[in-house]
Amino acid sequence: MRLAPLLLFVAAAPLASQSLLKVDPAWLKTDSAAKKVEVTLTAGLTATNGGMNFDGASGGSLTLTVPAKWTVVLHFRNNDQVLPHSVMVIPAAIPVPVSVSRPAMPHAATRNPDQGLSSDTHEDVQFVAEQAGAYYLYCAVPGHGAAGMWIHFDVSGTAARPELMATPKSQ
Ligand SMILES: [Cu+2]
Repeated sequence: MRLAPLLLFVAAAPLASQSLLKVDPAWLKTDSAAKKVEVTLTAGLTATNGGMNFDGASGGSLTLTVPAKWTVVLHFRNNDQVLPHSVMVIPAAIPVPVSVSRPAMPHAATRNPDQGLSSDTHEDVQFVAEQAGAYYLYCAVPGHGAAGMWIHFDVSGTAARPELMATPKSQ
């Protein structure tokens, strides 16, 4: 009888390693009156995926949903002490492309996205999420996105407010 709880614990342990990313509510700031959302997007926040992550997420383990026509501000910073990184909005695609030369929406990328921003530099990216659809926030330094440096970015025709939530990894 005493063994039962222990066995349950052991059986549950492998699931813990697949637990969803912890999302800090402070990463998302919503101004409903202005139809504007600000998102803290830190490249290489953790060592996950060799630093090739946004807010610790890679391979789609984080999903940003924004109502169509809202203004989006990405407060991008590169916390990775080794690699340069960028962010670009691209159409969702499997397989994830090795490189993409221009964003899916005007202004929806950091400067020189194929070169990326060096360690400890930042840039605010502002654009209007005009067209509903499935997109990614993708690092456009060649190879990074295909290696998993992307998260889901859904522009929704029905969502009432923005949302940032952990989602199962798909790559
Ligand atoms: Cu990168």
